[in-house]
Amino acid sequence: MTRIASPLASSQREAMSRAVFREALMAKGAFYHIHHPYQVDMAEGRATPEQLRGWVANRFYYQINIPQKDAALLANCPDAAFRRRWIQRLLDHDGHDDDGGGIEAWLTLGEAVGLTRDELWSQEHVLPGVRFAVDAYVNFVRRADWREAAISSLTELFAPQAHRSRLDTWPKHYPWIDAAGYGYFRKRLSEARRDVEHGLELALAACTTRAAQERALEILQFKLDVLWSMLDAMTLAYQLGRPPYHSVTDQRVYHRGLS
Ligand code: AHQ
Repeated sequence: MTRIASPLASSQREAMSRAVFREALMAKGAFYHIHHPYQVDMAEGRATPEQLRGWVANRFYYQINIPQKDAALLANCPDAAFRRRWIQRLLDHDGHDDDGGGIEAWLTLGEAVGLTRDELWSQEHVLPGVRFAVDAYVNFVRRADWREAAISSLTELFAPQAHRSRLDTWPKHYPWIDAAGYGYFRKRLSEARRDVEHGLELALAACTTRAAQERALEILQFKLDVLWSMLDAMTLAYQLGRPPYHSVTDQRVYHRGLS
């Protein structure tokens, strides 16, 4: 398909209004991973226990990387007022006081679907494609301007509907899952809404030129690609029976991270 260059480089086109730019960000929801067939299969009751366990075990790698991603953003951010709000995200995941945090809640989800905590922490189920996608996200944030890094978290604009959908559909489709496992989704319903308010506020204030707005949309698409690619890897492994190296071995031979 030939690419039609826009008549004017984005830097010369006039900026979108805040409302139009906000709409353009929201329109990216069309590509959110809630629409991925793997997620649709889970929501509509077609997932097998192995496919659900594969999703939980692979998403655990994403979850344990979120606080380090957010710490990398903070390390690059000179704005104390912004840091004071953003640091809540680390506490939400790592826990604080009597709140065990999101990672602890995800471990409970793991046990609820029949995985052990050690299995999750071992990363033995983490598919190379999932690892590469998550690492691409963390490495982007490590190197990016803190404002661009914050914009990359805006996929959470669409996350509440994902958590709501799981809470509404999994209990009826998968009665074998211990309901204690659903605490994470409930927790994120309110946390995600609060987080994206902050992220959106920053994006709308920081992106005042057309070029910056187009860049923000590209960053959001990058993160949508991260989430979609994770599920593509899981589709190959858990739905199509084609995990990495399946043609040469039935063993899990992939690396478990080099850091
Ligand atoms: O549980 C999720 C979470 O804590 C976060 C943090 C945020 C970020 O900083 O990128 N994104 C995110 C997401 C979580 N859950 C995903 C899901 O579908 O369960 C959605 C994901 C996101 O939309 O980026």
